[in-house]
Amino acid sequence: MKKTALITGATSGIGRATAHLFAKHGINLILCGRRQERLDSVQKALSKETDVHTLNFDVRDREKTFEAIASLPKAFQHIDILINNAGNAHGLDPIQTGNLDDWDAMMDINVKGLLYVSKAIIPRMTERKSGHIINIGSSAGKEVYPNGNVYCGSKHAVLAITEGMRIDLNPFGIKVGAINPGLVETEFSKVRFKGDAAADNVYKGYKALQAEDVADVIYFAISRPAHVNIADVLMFCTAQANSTTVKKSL
Ligand code: NDP
Ligand code: 8X3
Repeated sequence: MKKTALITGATSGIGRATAHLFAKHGINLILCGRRQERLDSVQKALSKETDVHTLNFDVRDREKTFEAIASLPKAFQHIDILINNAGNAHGLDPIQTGNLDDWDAMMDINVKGLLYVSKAIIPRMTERKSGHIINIGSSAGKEVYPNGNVYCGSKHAVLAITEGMRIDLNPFGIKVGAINPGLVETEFSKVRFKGDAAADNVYKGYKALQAEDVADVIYFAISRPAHVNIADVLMFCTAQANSTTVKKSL
């Protein structure tokens, strides 16, 4: 039987690349995001390969998140795979001058949004005693870098929550894991720097991970045999050794 995956943040970057790869493998898709025109275009592209449903909601909005997931048509209600991917960094400032709206955005989207989506989906997984949850963390969830303070905090929280989920959902046979990439060339830096020119330099002078590289690892994790759970992956591009060491040719 075909599996169904719900992917948050499917309108761009890692989420969109994952949707494309899953579609190629015949996985039915529930694509989530806030930009309707992007949801429509990904749906249009992938509907030739698999069944696709879209949900437009902001993961910060608890009520809308639960409403959207409750609105799923019958054919999409059995969610086998949840990819908690929606998230971003907002700003890169020292703690003493950090922007409160940026802090709210990162904690509300990366941490609380992930929790709301999970809470809306997990009860059906525990009822069925099956399911697979992949949380997209970050190397920033394993290592704090200068000015990364709150973003790193949000991703450390994602890792702690992932470990907690794995323990609590263990009796139900539900797989839980985290994929933690370093620098990936997506719209991430455009969002972090709010369209500022600083975003243009982030991926210059070396070959960063591409969204498709991360999608490959996500697909690897969800395609293991039933007895294998990929619990935690840290992945970098070859040029990156850790959060502060990147070999650039500039
Ligand atoms: P993108 O900016 O390309 O994609 C982010 C996605 O998240 C978009 O689809 C966006 O959709 C969605 N999103 C953002 N805010 C909200 C919200 N409030 N409600 C619902 N959806 C939202 O970035 P990436 O693909 O790089 O990021 C995906 C994940 O990977 C994030 O969790 C990020 O922290 C993580 N990551 C990224 C790395 C990188 O270097 N790029 C490295 C390590 C981890 P829309 O705007 O349509 O709502
Ligand atoms: C994104 C990678 O290094 O910008 O999580 O934090 S980094």
